[in-house]
Amino acid sequence: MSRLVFVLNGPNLNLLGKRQPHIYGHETLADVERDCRALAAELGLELRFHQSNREYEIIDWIHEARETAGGIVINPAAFTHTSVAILDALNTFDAPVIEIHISNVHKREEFRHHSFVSGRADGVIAGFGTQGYQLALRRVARLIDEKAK
Ligand code: CA2
Repeated sequence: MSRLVFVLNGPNLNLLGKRQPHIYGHETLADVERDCRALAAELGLELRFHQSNREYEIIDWIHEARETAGGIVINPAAFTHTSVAILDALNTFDAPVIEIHISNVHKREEFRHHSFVSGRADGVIAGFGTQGYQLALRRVARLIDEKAK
């Protein structure tokens, strides 16, 4: 099982730490990437970390992951609530998928309560702030380790 993990981030997450800190905190996406890389090194994972505002780019990265990766951590952002295309792409990926949301989507507007991606995810993390990425990476590493046994 590959120890390469894709961490994928959806639209507007490039603004993390720059707007709405009361919802998403003060850390930037570059801070999140730095912390993910440090933890990945500890866990013996190789990381591809991406963000896009374009749905097709996220789908292309999932296709790339199909060929190479042992797991995906994904914060699809607003595409969570709209994208059957991302769900379809994830359904072609045969290894662990963890969905992560920085905010607790269930405490927010009704339209954020439904996720297309949760229908495929092996686990969902919401409301732990940017720490959720670390929890998701640890879970993917555990699932990869268990599959290797
Ligand atoms: O809580 C999350 O991680 C979300 O996936 C974030 C999405 C939102 O649409 C989901 O319902 C929940 C929004 C990402 C936008 O990120 C921003 C960050 C800072 C400032 C403005 C937007």
